[in-house]
Amino acid sequence: MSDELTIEGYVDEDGIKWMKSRCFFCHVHCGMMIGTRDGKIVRMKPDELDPLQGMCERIGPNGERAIKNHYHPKRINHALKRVGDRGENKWEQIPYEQALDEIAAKLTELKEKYGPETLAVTEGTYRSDHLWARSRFTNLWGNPGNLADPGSICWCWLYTVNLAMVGFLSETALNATIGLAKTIVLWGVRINERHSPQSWATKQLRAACANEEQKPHVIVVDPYMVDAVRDAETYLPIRPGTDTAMMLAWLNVIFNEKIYDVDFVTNWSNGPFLVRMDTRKLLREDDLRKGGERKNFVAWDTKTNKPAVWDSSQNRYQEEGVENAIEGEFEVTLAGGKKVACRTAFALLKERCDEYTPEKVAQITGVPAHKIELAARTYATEKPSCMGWGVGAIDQAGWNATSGAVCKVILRSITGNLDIPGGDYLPEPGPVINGQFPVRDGELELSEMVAPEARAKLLGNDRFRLMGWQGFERSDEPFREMWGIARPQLHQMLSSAPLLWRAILNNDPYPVRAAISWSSNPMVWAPNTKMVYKALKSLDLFVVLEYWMTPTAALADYVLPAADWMERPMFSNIEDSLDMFMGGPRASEPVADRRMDYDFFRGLGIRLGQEEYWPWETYEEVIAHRLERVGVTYKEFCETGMLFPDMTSDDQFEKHKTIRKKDGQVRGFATPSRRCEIYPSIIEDLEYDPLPLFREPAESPISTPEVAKEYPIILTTGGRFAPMFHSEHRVPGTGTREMHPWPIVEIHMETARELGIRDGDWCWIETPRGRIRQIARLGFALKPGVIIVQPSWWYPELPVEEPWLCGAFVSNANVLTDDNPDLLDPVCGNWANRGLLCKIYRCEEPEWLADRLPHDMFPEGKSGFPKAFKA
Ligand SMILES: Nc1nc2c(c(=O)[nH]1)N[C@H]1C(S)=C(S)[C@@H](COP(=O)(O)OP(=O)(O)OC[C@H]3O[C@@H](n4cnc5c(=O)[nH]c(N)nc54)[C@H](O)[C@@H]3O)O[C@H]1N2
Ligand SMILES: Nc1nc2c(c(=O)[nH]1)N[C@H]1C(S)=C(S)[C@@H](COP(=O)(O)OP(=O)(O)OC[C@H]3O[C@@H](n4cnc5c(=O)[nH]c(N)nc54)[C@H](O)[C@@H]3O)O[C@H]1N2
Ligand code: SF4
Ligand SMILES: [Mo]
Repeated sequence: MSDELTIEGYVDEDGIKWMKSRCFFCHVHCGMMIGTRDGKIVRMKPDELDPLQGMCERIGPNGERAIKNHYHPKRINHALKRVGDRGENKWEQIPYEQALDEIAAKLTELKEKYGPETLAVTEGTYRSDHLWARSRFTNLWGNPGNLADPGSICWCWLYTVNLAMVGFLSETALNATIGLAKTIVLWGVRINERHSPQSWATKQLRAACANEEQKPHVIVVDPYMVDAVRDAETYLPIRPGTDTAMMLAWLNVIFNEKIYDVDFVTNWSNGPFLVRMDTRKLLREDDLRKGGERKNFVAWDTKTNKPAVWDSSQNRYQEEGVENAIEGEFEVTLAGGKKVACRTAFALLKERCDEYTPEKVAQITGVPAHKIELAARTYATEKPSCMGWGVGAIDQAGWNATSGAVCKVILRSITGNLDIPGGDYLPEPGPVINGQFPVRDGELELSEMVAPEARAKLLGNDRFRLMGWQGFERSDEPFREMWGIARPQLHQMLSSAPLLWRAILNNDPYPVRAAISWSSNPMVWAPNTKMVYKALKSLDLFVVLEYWMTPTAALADYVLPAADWMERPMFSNIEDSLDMFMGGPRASEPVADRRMDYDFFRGLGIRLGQEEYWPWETYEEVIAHRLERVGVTYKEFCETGMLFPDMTSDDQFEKHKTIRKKDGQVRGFATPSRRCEIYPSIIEDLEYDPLPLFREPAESPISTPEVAKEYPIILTTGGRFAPMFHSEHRVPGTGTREMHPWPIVEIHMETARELGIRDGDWCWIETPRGRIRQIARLGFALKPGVIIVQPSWWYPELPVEEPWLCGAFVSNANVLTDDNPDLLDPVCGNWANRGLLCKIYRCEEPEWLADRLPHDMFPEGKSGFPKAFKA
C-alpha cells in the first residue's frame, strides 16, 4: 500500500492514537474516533467534526461495548474447516489462503458437473460497502446472480419498484429535510429504535415534532402504539397486513376530493397516456402507425381532439402545444384501421380506487372511516408532507406488497410531495463534482458480463419477474440513458429465498449444490426456519463468512473470519441509493486472520481466472479508484469522510424540471417514458396488472376461517429494539445482551387475562408451522387479539452442535412464518411476516417455567428437530 493511502491520525497526551472511522453497527453511520494503544483499540469517542454524531448503547461508554465485541473470545479469528459431520461443531483451523484454495477447487469441480448456476449466495441487510464485489465475482463466473436476501421484504425490492416508476428511489430512511415538513407520516416504522434512541436521526424527528413555530401534523399508521404516537395528531391503529387497503383508501379520498396536484398529473406523470380497452395495455406509437416506435406512448390532445404521440427519447410530444387530457374515453384508429376505445391511465387508476371507499376500508383495517379521511386529506393538503420508509407498512405484507409500493409512489407524486424540501427526496447518482460522480457500485458489478443464457437461469426469473433480469433490463435501459451507467444489481435484483431452499432440496429447476453466506444469518432471518435448515444441511459446499459461530455458520464446511468496521476502510452510498458517499480510513489493523469480505471475493476471483478484473489489491486502492474520476484523493476524502451534494441549491429539488446539460432536454424521470409512471409500464410489460389492488392476507380470520378456529390470535412479527441489530449483539459478555436478555412477546391485558397469561410468563406462540417461546409483556399498546413477537432471536450461549444449533428453534420468530411460494407477492416475491394467525398459551411444562434455557430439552438426541419444536 502506498503512503498516500495510509492516513495519519493523531496521538493525544495519554499516548492514545486517534483515527477517524465510521460506525457500521447500524445504518446511521455515526462518525467515530477510534483510539488505539500499541495497535490495540482502547477507547472510542464521537467524531466532533462529523455531522452524524452519536454514540449509542451498542458502542457503550468510551466504546466499551464495541471494544468488547471486537476482541470477544468467541469471535472467529481464523479460517475453520469442518472435520466432523455437518453440524457437529468439529473444526480444524487452517490458513485463510488454504481455505480459499480449497473452496476454489471445490467450486470448479461443482461448476464442471452442474454449471455455474449451481452456486447461490445468501446475504443479510446492508452491513458493508462490499456487495458489488460479490456480484462482480458471480457475474464473471457465469452465475445468473442466484442470491437470497432479506431485501425481498426489506427496502431493496421497493428500490426496484421505484426504479420502474420514478427512475430512482423515493423511499427515504433518513430524511434530511424533515424539519421543513408540515405533515409527517410514520407508516410502520419505529424511528427511535431503528436508528437508536441516541442517534441524530431520532433526534431530528424529535426536534421536528417539538418545533413550536411550525408544529407538524404527525400521522402514525401502526398496530402498535409506538413512541411517536405521543406526538401524533392522527393515529391509525391498523389491523396487521391491511396497509395496502389503507393506501388505496387514501387515494380514494384524494381523487374524490380532487386534492391532487393537477399540474403534476397532467404534465409529469403518465396518467394522461391512453390504455386500450380491448387489450388493457398502454397504447403505443406502433399500435397507431406502422413503423412507429414501441417505446413511445399516446395521449389525447384536447386542443386538436386527436391522439398525440409522446416521444419518450425526447421527453415531449411529437406535436407542438399538446394539451393532454387526464380523464375521459376516446376512440382511436389503429394502424390497420381498427377503431378501439381508449381511456387514460389516470381514469383507470381512479376507477380502481373507487372500490376502496373509506367505509369499506374501515371494515378491512379496523380504523374508523373519518380518521382515514382526515389522514388522507391532511397528507394531501398540509404540505410539504413526507412519508418515509418503514418496513412494517408493506414490505412484509406478502401478496399485497407490490400494490402497496405502487400506491406509495402514487401518493407521493400526485400530491406534489416528490423531491421537494420537506417532502420525499428523490436522489440521483452523485454527488456531482467537477461534472462527474464517483464510481457507483452498479458500475463495478459488471452486469453486462452476464450472458442472456445465464440470465435466463436465475432462480425465479420467470416467476417474480420484476426482481429478475427481465425487470433489471427494463429499468437498466432508461437508467443508462439518463446517467450513462448501469443500474445496480446489489440487492435490487434477487431470487426470493423460498425458491432457493426448494431449488436446493428438489434440484428444481437444476441442482444448486454450493452456497456462500456472508453478513447473513438465514437460519434466523428467512421464513420457515425448518425449511432453511434442511436446505443448508444438504449442500455439497457451504461457506460462511462471519464474526461469530451462528446457527447458520454451524452448518458450514468452511467458516471464514470477517473483519468488522473498526478494522476496515469504508466508502458507501448505502447500496447505490444516495447522492452522497460516507466512509473513512481503516482505524486499526485487522485482528488475527480476519479479512474484509472484499478480500474474500477478490481472492476467490483470482483463483478462478478473473485476475485481470481485480487490479486493486487493497480496499484503499478501490476507494482511490472510485474517487479518481472526480479529482479527489483517498486522503482528501478521509479528512472529512463525506462527499455530498449542495442541498441549498434550488437544482437539488424537483430535478425532473431541470434542463439536461447533455442535450438541452427537460430531464424528466429515468423511466421508459421519462414521466413519473403512476401506471408503471414496466410492470405492465412483465404481464402484471399495473394497477394496485388489495387482497385479504393469505392467512387471516377471513381468508382461512378454519385455521382461525385453532389459531385465533393475529400475529405480527418485527418491531426493532435497541441495542439489538437483528440477530447481532446477543453474545453475552459485551453488555448488550445484558441489557435485553430475553425475547418479548407483547399482548393486550384483556387477551392475556382471558388466556390466563401473566406479565413475565414464558409463553408458547404457535402457528401451523411450529412453535416458539418468548416472555409475555402485558399492556395496552396493541388491540386485544393481536400480538407482536420479536424477531431474530437465537442463544449464542447454547451449544453449537446439533440439535441445539445455538437455540435456533427456541424463540426464533421465523419458525412461525410461512414461505409457501404460492402465497408470495406475485411481482417481487415478498413473504408475509406481518398479519398471520397464531395461538399463544402459557408454558405449563415445569422445565419451561423458569427463566432458563432448554439445555436438557432435546429428548430425540442428536438428529432431527428437538421434540418440543415439532409442529
Ligand atoms: N435496533 C435495531 N435497529 C434496526 C434494526 C434492528 O434489527 N435493530 N434493523 C435495521 C433494518 S434492516 C430495518 S429493515 C429497519 C426496520 O425498522 P422499522 O422500519 O422501524 O421496522 P420495525 O420496527 O420492524 O417495524 C416498524 C413498525 O411496524 C409495526 N407493524 C407491525 N405489523 C404492521 C402492519 O401490518 N402494518 C403497519 N403499518 N405496521 C406494522 C410495528 O409495530 C413497528 O412499530 O431497522 C434497522 N434498524
Ligand atoms: N419474522 C421476521 N423476520 C425478519 C424480520 C422481521 O421483522 N420479522 N426482519 C427482516 C429484515 S428487515 C432483515 S433486514 C433481516 C436481517 O437479517 P440479516 O441481515 O441476515 O441479519 P442477521 O440475522 O443479524 O445476520 C447477519 C449476520 O452477519 C454477520 N455480520 C455482520 N456484519 C458483517 C460483515 O461485515 N461481514 C460479514 N461477513 N458478516 C457480518 C453478523 O454477525 C450476523 O450473524 O431479517 C428479516 N427477518
Ligand atoms: S446509532 Fe449507534 S450503532 Fe448506529 S451508527 Fe451510530 S453509534 Fe453506531
Ligand atoms: Mo431490514
